[in-house]
Amino acid sequence: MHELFEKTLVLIKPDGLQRGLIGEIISRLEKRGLLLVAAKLIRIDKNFAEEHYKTHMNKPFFKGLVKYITSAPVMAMVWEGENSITAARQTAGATNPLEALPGTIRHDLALLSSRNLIHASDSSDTAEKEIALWFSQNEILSWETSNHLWIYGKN
Ligand code: 3AN
Repeated sequence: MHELFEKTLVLIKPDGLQRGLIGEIISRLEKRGLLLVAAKLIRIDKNFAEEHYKTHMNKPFFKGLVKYITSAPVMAMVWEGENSITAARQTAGATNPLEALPGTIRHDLALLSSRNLIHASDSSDTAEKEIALWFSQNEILSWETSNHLWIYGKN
């Protein structure tokens, strides 16, 4: 509906599903005012995980990261909204939960960078690539809620 609005890829990682935090995490993004436009539960394989995290290929935590993300299903989603990339990352909080601000998902619900519950695209370039990797175009819906102007009304 609002093609000009930014879209961002958000993943609830295996720890989020194992700990029963899907509802809690989705609820925080919904309450922020972002709009869910695509969602699926998916178990990814090693190749797919390596593609998703290829920018981290040379990091010491890469192998463990791939093992973690492939260890159980993840909830993949596309969220839409004005500045949704910045907003979703702000709601997620800093990579290291001990550095994340109170009120963020990672601060409130996690302790370690290696089990930080959520992934959110870090730039518009990344978001575009990640959304294309995880979703086909026909899985992404165009819709809006009736309270749209109560979130986006400008005075
Ligand atoms: P973010 O997800 O906050 O954008 P990135 O892109 O720096 O963080 O790292 C990607 C993922 O790699 C993180 N979400 C986390 O799961 C993992 N990671 C990052 N730093 C570490 C670390 N020091 N030790 C273990 N895992 C890490």
